[in-house]
Amino acid sequence: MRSDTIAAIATAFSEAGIGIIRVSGEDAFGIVDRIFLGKKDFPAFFRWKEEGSPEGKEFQKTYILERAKTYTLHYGYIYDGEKIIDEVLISVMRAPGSYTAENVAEINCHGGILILQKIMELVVKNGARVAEPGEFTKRAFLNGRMDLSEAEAVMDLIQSKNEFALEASVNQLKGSVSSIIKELRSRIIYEIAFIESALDDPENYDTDGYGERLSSVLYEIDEKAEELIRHADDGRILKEGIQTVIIGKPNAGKSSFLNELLGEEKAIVTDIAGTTRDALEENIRLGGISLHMIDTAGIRKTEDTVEKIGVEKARKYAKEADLIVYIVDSSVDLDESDEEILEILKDKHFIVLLNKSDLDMAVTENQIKEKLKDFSDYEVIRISALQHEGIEEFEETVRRMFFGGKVSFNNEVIITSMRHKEALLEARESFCMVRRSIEDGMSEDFYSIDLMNAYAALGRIIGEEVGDDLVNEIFEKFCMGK
Ligand SMILES: Nc1nc2c(ncn2[C@@H]2O[C@H](COP(=O)(O)OP(=O)(O)OP(=O)(O)O)[C@@H](O)[C@H]2O)c(=O)[nH]1
Ligand SMILES: [Mg+2]
Repeated sequence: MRSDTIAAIATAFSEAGIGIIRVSGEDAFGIVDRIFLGKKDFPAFFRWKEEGSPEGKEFQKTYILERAKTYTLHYGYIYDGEKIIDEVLISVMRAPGSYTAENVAEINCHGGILILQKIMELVVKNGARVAEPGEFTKRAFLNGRMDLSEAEAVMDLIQSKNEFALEASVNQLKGSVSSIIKELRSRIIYEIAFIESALDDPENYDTDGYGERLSSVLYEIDEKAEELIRHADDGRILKEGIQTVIIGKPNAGKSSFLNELLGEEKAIVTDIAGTTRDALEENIRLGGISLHMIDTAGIRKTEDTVEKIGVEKARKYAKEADLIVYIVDSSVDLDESDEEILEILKDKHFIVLLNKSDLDMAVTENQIKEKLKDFSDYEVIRISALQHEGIEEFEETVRRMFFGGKVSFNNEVIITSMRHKEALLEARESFCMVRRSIEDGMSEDFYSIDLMNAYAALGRIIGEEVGDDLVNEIFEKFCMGK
């Protein structure tokens, strides 16, 4: 166990009903005891304060937290010299049964910022160090209370921007990613151990047809890894919001639509074609989903230098988008600018909004669908940004497109971190190499090098290094060396 004791204000820095200071480390109880008066002591303390002791001695008190049982709650006061600071409840959680797996004392005090800071100062004055951000969770990891992916989930949980992201983090925290990764790793290590043992003791291990057997095991493992990667993008969408880019020709009503979603006049709207020149980014929440929305310059051929740059920007954003909202001014005929936009839509998820439904219709739904006959993954909705029509249908459509009608992510395992995704990709590459070695009829020791790589790559997800555990596994499973 680490020897120094850390402390931090664990609750929000705002006026709240209660505030909590968390103290963790070997000396957590000792430190808090020094500034705490328990039930037994405070009548005597108040008498001593009023009357003083006859010999003028310091106030004598009992130190109850040091001896307190784990998972107990203690009522009393925090004091500084003769001064009472606050009335508090202290929870005692002894190592290893605490969040950090160390001794943890939590001071539940009244929520004022000044009180919290004052008590924090006292805790530090009595021997604790101010914790670094995330240090409690880091200790939980270092002390083996959680693995790396679980620790990351705690961070995600705190930063969750919406309820789906929250669900995903809770799932990861519960260890769903870890348990899959662990399972994959244990299957890999089994094969490595088999190969090592067979090389060492060829008489007792039969390697006939082993290549085929290994191939089919790898096939299954690889499929699982692929599935996790497939969900990685969903995970990012959940965390960061759906990258949504609004495109259309000038004057279609793109900025009006953004303003409509925002509920305020953020973007400049005029009847002059080419009003928006630079991209404007806003975060929007639609029924629990975050959209990162970008309004762009209307797409058309132009000789204006500034507008040209704006149009290029619009194309670039569209290329990187998760979702494109293509706004069509349905009161004017389609033209060559719309043709250009169709090119941009290739291979993208998109929603076509036939805007200005309050005006006479020049573009019908069928007309646009005819234009889009080579596309599959899209929806067409009639709206009027001016009259607030069709907005709800847009919301529902976004939900449907991303969540298959209802949120089904909750019970699935989602990899939310790029680090995980990269590790998974690396593991898959190694599987591919092993397969190639098998096909090329290479000897078994070639397989184990790539299997080790895959094992190590997956291990990085849960923060484990190869090393001792590999050696132990080999001995445990196969009693090599006899
Ligand atoms: N009648 C009607 N007018 C609309 C509607 N939506 C937008 N407009 C008008 O169309 C004009 C252009 O709107 P903008 O939102 O600036 O269009 P834009 O697509 O952002 O245009 P650029 O920034 O120039 O590319 C404005 O005069 C809006 O008031 C609608 O649903 N109905
Ligand atoms: Mg605009």
